[in-house]
Amino acid sequence: MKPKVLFLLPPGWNALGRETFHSPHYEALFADRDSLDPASIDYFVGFRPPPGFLKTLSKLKLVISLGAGVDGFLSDPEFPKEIPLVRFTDPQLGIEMAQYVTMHALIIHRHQRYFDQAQKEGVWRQLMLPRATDKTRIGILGLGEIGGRIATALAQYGFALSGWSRTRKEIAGVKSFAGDGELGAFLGQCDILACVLPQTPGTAGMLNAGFFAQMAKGAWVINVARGGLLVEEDLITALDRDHLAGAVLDVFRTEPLPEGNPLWAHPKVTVTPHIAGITDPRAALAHVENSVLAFEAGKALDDIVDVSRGY
Ligand code: NDP
Ligand code: OXD
Repeated sequence: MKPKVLFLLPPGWNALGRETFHSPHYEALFADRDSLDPASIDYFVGFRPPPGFLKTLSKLKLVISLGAGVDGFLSDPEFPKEIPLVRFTDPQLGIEMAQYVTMHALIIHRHQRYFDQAQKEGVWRQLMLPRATDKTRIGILGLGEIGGRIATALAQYGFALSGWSRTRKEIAGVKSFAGDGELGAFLGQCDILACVLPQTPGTAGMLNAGFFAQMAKGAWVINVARGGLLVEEDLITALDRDHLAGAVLDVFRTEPLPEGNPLWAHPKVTVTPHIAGITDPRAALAHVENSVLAFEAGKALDDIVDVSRGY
């Protein structure tokens, strides 16, 4: 008998037909379309299941995340920690994230907002642009799978690069800072900070007033990690006091970003709707098939999450 795989797709994927996840290797069931016997499910696939849902699947063998970040699972106080959790990794996802950060870093570095404003005013207004090597120091918070790709992408423009992670890294052209003891030194030397840390108990809320105070005056923040890392009120204060020059935010404490949230209209904030890197459904299918086949064959899986660490 084929193993049963239950899909609970994120809202943005609702238009995808069943055939998207069809495989000869398992029977695919959909939480919002099929009637289910929770005790018959072998594998679960999703992104942010409702808290308490997974513990109802009594026969579950493996949880398969459609995202690289797994905070949507581990924030469930009833997440069944004895069941392995495998996350999604894909070079293409890292490339998209690197594109996003590079695009915004270049917009900031090349003062593109200044020229957009000049065009609005119909004024030919030139400005001497800084050289990447002279002026703009970019720091990457989190030098894992995606942070490493962001560093590689930015390196080709000659920026002075640094990164911060739990353990020290050796990446050509990137100054490595490691651990809480080196965070302050790292922050003080960034003109643009790109955050790509996972959300864990150790990182939640860390982009707060104390953190911004350690950043250089006039610096920018790009957050493509998770909204839960950022204390939105503290960011707004740092922007309004002109300590920070601006922020580019792709992720938010509450998603979709609620109507009326001050970030929507803040003149120093760019908002995008969690699109920096989007899991490709074809890559997701391959991830699900490979995970199920490996697990059924008793093979070790790549990208198993260390649940005690939170990523
Ligand atoms: P990885 O697990 O590969 O890398 C995580 C990095 O963060 C590692 O370098 C790790 O350090 C570091 N880190 C974790 N905790 C700490 C800590 N307490 N102190 C210092 N460093 C820490 O993750 P990915 O690069 O694949 O993904 C990162 C995040 O990006 C995801 O968790 C997700 O939230 C987000 N994401 C957002 C997307 C979007 O569209 N906006 C798309 C995809 C991902 P070390 O290496 O030393 O362990
Ligand atoms: C992810 C995401 O974690 O899309 O992959 O946010």
